[in-house]
Amino acid sequence: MFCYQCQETAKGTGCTMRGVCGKLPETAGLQDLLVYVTKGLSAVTTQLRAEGKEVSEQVNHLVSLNLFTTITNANFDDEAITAKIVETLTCKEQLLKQLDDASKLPEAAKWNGCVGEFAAKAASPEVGVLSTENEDVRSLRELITYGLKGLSAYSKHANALLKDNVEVDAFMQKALALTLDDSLSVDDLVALTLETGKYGVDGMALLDEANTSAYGNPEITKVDLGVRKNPGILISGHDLKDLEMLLEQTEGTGVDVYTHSEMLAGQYYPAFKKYEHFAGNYGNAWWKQKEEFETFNGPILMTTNCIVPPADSYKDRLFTTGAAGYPGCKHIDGKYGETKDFSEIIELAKKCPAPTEIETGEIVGGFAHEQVFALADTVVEAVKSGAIKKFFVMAGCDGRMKSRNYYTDFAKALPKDTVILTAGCAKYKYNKLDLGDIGGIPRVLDAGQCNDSYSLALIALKLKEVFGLDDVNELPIAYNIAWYEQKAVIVLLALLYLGVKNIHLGPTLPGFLSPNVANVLVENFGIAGIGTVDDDIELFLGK
Ligand code: FSO
Ligand code: SF4
Repeated sequence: MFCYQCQETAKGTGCTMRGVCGKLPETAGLQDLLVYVTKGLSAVTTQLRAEGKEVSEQVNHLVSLNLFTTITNANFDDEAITAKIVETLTCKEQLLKQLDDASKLPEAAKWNGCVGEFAAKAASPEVGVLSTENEDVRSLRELITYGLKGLSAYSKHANALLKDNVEVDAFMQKALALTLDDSLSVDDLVALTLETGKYGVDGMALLDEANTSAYGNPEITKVDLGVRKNPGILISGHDLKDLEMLLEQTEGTGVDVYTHSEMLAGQYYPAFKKYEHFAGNYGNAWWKQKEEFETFNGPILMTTNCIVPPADSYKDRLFTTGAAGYPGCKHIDGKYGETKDFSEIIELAKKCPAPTEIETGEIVGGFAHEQVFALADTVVEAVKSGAIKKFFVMAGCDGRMKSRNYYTDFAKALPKDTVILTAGCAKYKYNKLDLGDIGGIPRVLDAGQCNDSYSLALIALKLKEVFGLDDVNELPIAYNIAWYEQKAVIVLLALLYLGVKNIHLGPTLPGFLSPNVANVLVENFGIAGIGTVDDDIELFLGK
């Protein structure tokens, strides 16, 4: 196996024996093959469009769900991944029959095989990251592919709310196909990388519209960190439609629903507040789940990544849905637009003890674009009066590495006249610190999930307008972003597309950036890593 798609990749260069995430070589091979056949299918759909033929929504959804399945910590289930490869090959064979001209299709679009051949094909030189020999081309192809994986996750959540953007889907498939095209130069691939960022913005806008039209605009919300006396179900991941269905089905059952990790953002939406059995948030970022799922005592529903391979003690309480999967854990399926049946989880919950309390108190969040715009006058006044000197966008992911304590220390070390804008699970490094407020504005403003980084971009653009600036980089905003998996890659590409410069990325730069590609990012966009807290504070504040 060879995988270097996430920040925790072994030695910063690549997992080769077994994933640091727990992914086994067989699973890694099947995921590589799923990406390969999805690229093949995408070459066929792109050619179909070029011939003026339609590609169905179902095929678009298949491509997104396939990519999402291969995101770090989403799906460890060989059977589920194998089934997706079979489905993709079957779909591709059917579409091939509709083509007038199949002469320019890449090998990946032509290959077909049965389940017994998958392992050998996955191990063949044409499949997987190392199939591209030139390290700069490989780096850019993977950067684009990982960005598209992130974009696919956001598309999938919008699709579950019956929102589609066919242009985003068409681009995703075209770009996937282009990663197989040897005629593209390094410059072409750099341009395609930025174009991916453009569609990243569109994908996040689509999801934002889907979420807010279904559930209202996030609003300032105090979230309880403690527990209640009833048995509970813990819902994790990012899919708000799953949260809605679970809340509906648990109403009146005596079972409470708690959010975990990125699902915390569900607490901020008006539509969910009517449920009295919607309890608080239990636990922290994804990587602490082994201890926290143990003490939760009741069933856990993983709607997406990030799954940590579960301990036997709670494995029978862990359920997956959507793109998520783990061997031996029950998967609950459901088509978009149909109601999933969570009754088995609810029945199990009724037999479980209530959660054990691990924290008390509350946190405040819900600072997505509309809520911040509503406070715009206060915020602008605070900036003009000098009460707020600078904003720090600290969105992104959390992870297990000790080096990530940098972000806690950085948040603590920031002067009291600064405000942190956050989104994603990175916030768990500082959202429970008492960092105070500035004239009633909390010093940590949480917009929501990693895709809600879109909100942070809108807030920056709004401030640019209010202050009459020409360039978003003239604002008193610094970017110190933590990344872990591929959704952070699309967020980064989206920010680059929007013209944001000098983003600091940590705790380490991606292992998939070749030295030359890293240089392009440094020279054109001022991308940098992180240093020590003191040096970085000095750098950002120019003291
Ligand atoms: Fe975190 Fe996991 Fe949102 Fe990621 S829970 S690490 S970037 O999946 O998606 O921030
Ligand atoms: Fe390694 Fe990350 Fe790939 Fe898992 S997802 S195998 S930890 S690089």
